[in-house]
Amino acid sequence: MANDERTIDVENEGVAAISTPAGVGGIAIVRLSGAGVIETADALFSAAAENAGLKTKKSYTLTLGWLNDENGDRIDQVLVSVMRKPHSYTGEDVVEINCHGGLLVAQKCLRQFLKAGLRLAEPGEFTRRAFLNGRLDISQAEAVIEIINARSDKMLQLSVRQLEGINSRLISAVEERLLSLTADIEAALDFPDEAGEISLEAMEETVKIQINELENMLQGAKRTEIYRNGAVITICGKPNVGKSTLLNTFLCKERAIVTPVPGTTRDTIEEFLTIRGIPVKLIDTAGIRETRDLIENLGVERSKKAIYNSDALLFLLDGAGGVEEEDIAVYELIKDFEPLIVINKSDLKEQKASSAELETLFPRQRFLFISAREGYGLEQLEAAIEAKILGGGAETAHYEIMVNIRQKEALLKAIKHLKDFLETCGIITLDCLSIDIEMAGYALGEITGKNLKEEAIDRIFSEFCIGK
Ligand SMILES: Nc1nc2c(ncn2[C@@H]2O[C@H](COP(=O)(O)OP(=O)(O)OP(=O)(O)O)[C@@H](O)[C@H]2O)c(=O)[nH]1
Ligand SMILES: [Mg+2]
Repeated sequence: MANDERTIDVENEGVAAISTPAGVGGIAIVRLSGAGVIETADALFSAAAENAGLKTKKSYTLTLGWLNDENGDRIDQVLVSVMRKPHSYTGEDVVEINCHGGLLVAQKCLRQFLKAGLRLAEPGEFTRRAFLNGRLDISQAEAVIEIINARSDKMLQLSVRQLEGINSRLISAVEERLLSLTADIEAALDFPDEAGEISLEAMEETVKIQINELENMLQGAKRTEIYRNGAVITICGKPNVGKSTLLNTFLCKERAIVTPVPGTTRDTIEEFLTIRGIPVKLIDTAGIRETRDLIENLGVERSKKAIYNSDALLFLLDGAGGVEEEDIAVYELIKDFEPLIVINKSDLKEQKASSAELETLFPRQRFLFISAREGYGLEQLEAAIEAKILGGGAETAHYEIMVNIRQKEALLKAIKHLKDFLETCGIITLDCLSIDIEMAGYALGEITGKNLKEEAIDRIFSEFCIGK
């Protein structure tokens, strides 16, 4: 008994840390959480108004006053918020001290609380406590790191959705259906008379639907990986079709030299931008043609290398100049990469490349008509690029979720068990069959953290910073 009490105390031990980054700023926040932190803070605090001690404060209130050292000397003027358990970030009593944002003053405030008996919080300890107290599940805890690390609007939006619990909801729905399957199987085994014959076809059908759901999640996750890691797009084509002009238009600046002289660009030019929320490395290349010029030839070789390493290719043609043999030679080189065919210089009146001719030369292809110089047709081009990179899977867009490696492995494990079930359904006995379903459910529990081992949890929280 005594032992138990001690364990509980240690778990709930008051901890403190500075939650704002080291450096000078408007304010800094020292956060306290655990048993007795309101009393500890109150003992060092003198409120500006009378009878405004922290001990009697309601949850979610702010109090202005002074933080003192053990001798009663003032350290700083502070604003203190009190958040009582269980409705706080950690699920424990939480006090946050907003002091002035100097490095020394925040350190002094923190040191005072450590002197008063609180322990320095480990990295991620506040969020870990929130997880242990059921305030968020593990995939939501991981979303907290993603939010902190987000560098694009899209990543932030996806991280926030994960914090809201989208992954957990999708997973729980599958888990529930698997649980009810197991229950049906158990009933059929335990009370064969009352439960009646169990329909293997119906079970198979349910399992197939769950596999589909999990595979959609994986597919959706693939999309978000692109938002995270970005894509490489290469503009290619024969000389003078307007590749560098297109690069400049995308960047809204005169990055590459543009001239009417074919063979202007001699080297690959790489620039970074975002297209519809996707971080993109856009590469302008030297126009591909047979040439005796040594430097240009080296450039052409680099163009080819860039082509092989791209996620999407824009094959540029000059609509006014028409399609020539040189264009066809480039197309032969790249057609296996399924380039987007872009007809440039659509602003010019005379267009030599007729639709009929284009359709004969490039059967079953879609053509995007643009003017790189005038900025015409770019929206459609961007939409086509987005669809190309994301694999067109608009139908899986509502599964757009972030899945990290850990979660992906758990999903794959669950899918494998469900597929094993389908393979052996009708061959092996019912009780053996239910094992696969249970294993699948167990794997899914790793995503929300229900079935996660201590070391795995430690690994997740070790990525956090102090004060979070
Ligand atoms: N009318 C018109 N002219 C364009 C357009 N895009 C490019 N040009 C012109 O076409 C010429 C060649 O443009 P660049 O962008 O240098 O072509 P490039 O494909 O990079 O050429 P290389 O670097 O030689 O391979 C320049 O004179 C541009 O002003 C367009 O959309 N409309
Ligand atoms: Mg160029």
